[in-house]
Amino acid sequence: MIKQDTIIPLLIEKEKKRQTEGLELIASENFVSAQIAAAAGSVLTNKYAEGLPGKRYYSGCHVVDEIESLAIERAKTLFNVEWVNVQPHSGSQANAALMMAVLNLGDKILGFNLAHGGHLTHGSPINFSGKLYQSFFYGVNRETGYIEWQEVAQKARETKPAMIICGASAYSRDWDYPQLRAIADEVGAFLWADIAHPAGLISQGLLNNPFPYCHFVTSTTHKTLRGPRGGMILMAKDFENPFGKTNKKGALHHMSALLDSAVFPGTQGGPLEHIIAAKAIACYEAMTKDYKTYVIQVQKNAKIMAQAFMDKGYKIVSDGTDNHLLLLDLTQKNLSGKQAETALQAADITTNKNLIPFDTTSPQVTSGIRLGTAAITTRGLVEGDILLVVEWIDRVLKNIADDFQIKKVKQEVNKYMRNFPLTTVD
Ligand code: DSN
Repeated sequence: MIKQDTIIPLLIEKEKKRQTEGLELIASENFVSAQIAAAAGSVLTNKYAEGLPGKRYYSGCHVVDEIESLAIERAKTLFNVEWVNVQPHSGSQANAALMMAVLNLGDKILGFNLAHGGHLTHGSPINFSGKLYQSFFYGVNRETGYIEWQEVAQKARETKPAMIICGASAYSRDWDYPQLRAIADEVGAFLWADIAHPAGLISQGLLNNPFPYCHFVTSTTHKTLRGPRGGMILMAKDFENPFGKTNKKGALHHMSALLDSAVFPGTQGGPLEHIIAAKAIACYEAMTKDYKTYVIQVQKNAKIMAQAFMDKGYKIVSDGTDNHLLLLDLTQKNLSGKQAETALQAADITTNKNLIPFDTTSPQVTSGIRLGTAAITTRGLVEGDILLVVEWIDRVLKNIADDFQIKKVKQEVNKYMRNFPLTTVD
């Protein structure tokens, strides 16, 4: 008989309490439904299924074949695309596989500057993407906080990249995909959108649609999409690879074949079928009216939050938001992102310190904090609650050295949030 671990279950309970009583404002987090949590914690974790549905390297895969096929079909329907691979274990894994399929080592890539809101896997020198490929970056305009497509075009003409990457982890504005495609075509580059953050909003038509313009799209499934932690790769239209790679019969491989094999065996082993089942449920949920209502509220809440901060004299990068997140610039408040994050955490308000464009501090200190509304909207917070959230944050930041005031905010936050149950729990 296996001895019961008494420690981890207690720690899970402790984490559940933290999630229930706190305010979750990390822009990349969310709360899954009970059915998604159940699938992610199901017996499917026991199964090895290297390969793809119908083409596995193990037997006993007939059930997981049905599950993975359904996940693929649902993701295709949700985003209205021709091809999806649902196996990447994370967004970074999806990105690694995509780059392996499309680029040669040392190829040039042009992405959005990490220090302006981009992502590590878009060419950062401390990530595989900047070590294996030669990376160049575009950024935002110092005055407006917006990316200028002219600058992207100029950088693309100067560097002649093999791939242009659009997408971010801390940019609150939308992307002009037709412009980016025109730039990519002009310099002979592929265009790749990483929609990890705004995927849910894009799926409901609340932001510009990258699919008709981008050769490749990658995403995570756990941010605004509100599924389990994981990634996927999508193509609106499959196409013959331009690298001359052929199969045994001499026919050109389609990109889908190159991408599939870059995921497995290229960069991963066995797929996580329990997570793939949870992704299938997330796509099913994302096709319901309730989900549409939810993402509309996420976007509304972010706009209200940005305006409420500006009304209180805070600077928001780009003076607002189009999506689910905003970047609070604390330079004029004489506070670092680290100080703000720590004080807010003491009040059970969870955020992350974040570089702001042209920041003069380090990523460990930063001059900003990033706030997102995906998770608190799942908890059920609407317009009036958001004003209260801004009030709490303002009180903490104004009383950063006053433990008594911060403790008072914490008590108010805990009491308030107990009224909004976690969806994960039945
Ligand atoms: N770490 C994620 C985020 O917080 O945006 C991106 O990978």
